[in-house]
Amino acid sequence: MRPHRLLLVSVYTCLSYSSSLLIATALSFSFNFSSSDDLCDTELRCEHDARMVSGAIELTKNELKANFFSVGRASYARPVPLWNNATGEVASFSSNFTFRIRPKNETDENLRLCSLSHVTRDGAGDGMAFFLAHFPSRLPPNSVGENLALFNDSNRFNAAGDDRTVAVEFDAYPNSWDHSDNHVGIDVNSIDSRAYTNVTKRLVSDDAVMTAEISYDNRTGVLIARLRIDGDKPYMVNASVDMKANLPHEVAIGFAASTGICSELHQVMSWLFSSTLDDATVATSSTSPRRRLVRVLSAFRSSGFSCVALRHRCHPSPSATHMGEIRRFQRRKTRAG
Ligand SMILES: [Ca+2]
Repeated sequence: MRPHRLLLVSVYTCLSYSSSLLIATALSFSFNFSSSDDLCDTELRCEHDARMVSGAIELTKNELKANFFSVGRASYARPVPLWNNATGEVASFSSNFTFRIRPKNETDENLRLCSLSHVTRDGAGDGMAFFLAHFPSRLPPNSVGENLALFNDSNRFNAAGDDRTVAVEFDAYPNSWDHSDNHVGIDVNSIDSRAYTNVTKRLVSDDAVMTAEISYDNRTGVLIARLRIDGDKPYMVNASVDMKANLPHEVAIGFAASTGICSELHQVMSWLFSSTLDDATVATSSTSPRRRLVRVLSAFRSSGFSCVALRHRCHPSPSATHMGEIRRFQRRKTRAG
């Protein structure tokens, strides 16, 4: 089955008092890799060891004895607008994906050395991430192991220019800057996470299919990551991120993963992304003096997303649960301040 790419699924027409007519079209796409043709070099940009196999995208190598020091990225092949450099408007976006980090057990000298290091409970490393970065994606040289295919040794604490990266990491290996060998973190131009939450259930498992839900609200500036593993309680981490200050106005979005002397597999089975901002956002003149909002039914509803129109702009509401979390986060910030 061809990928079900929903592009321009939501059209909002907002007529304002000011005689300007804003037509905002939202960008949205979804992939089910378990039933897709090979999308590398068409819908996706697959770098280094990343490739499509039956049922998934594998970000690092699967072959026995070849999985050590493996690195790969798979990203959407087109640029994704993150903020409008003419108006300053920042996108609100949401992304859901299912994935698995599987142990790669074998009797190999490297695995023996990994086990001897006693740093991971099951000889697994290093992890994977959902990222936003310079378009087109460029896998950094020497980004294996602890750098998660996001950074390298020279920029991993202060990435600048085209190296800038915002990511949600699923980290299975404890480095000196990590707080555990099993956590979800939000990285802002640094592999040292701005915020993190430890996960009780092991990220590395042959059985568990994990679901991640990531959203960014342009009104609050808060990036939220939620992780579900089987029937375990949902894990949530959030952080304030100024997208305009930390990323270019067009970005690559996708997945990155790496291994080092300890190894594991990184598989993505499905991916959905939606954003309020698209290149097709245009402004034209209108003679209507009256303010009215016309909402066009959106395919977002069928995939768990909804939109509301507020004044002149259209904002996404990724889910009621997410909006509740955003409001609670704002209240905590207000009390703390
Ligand atoms: Ca780590």
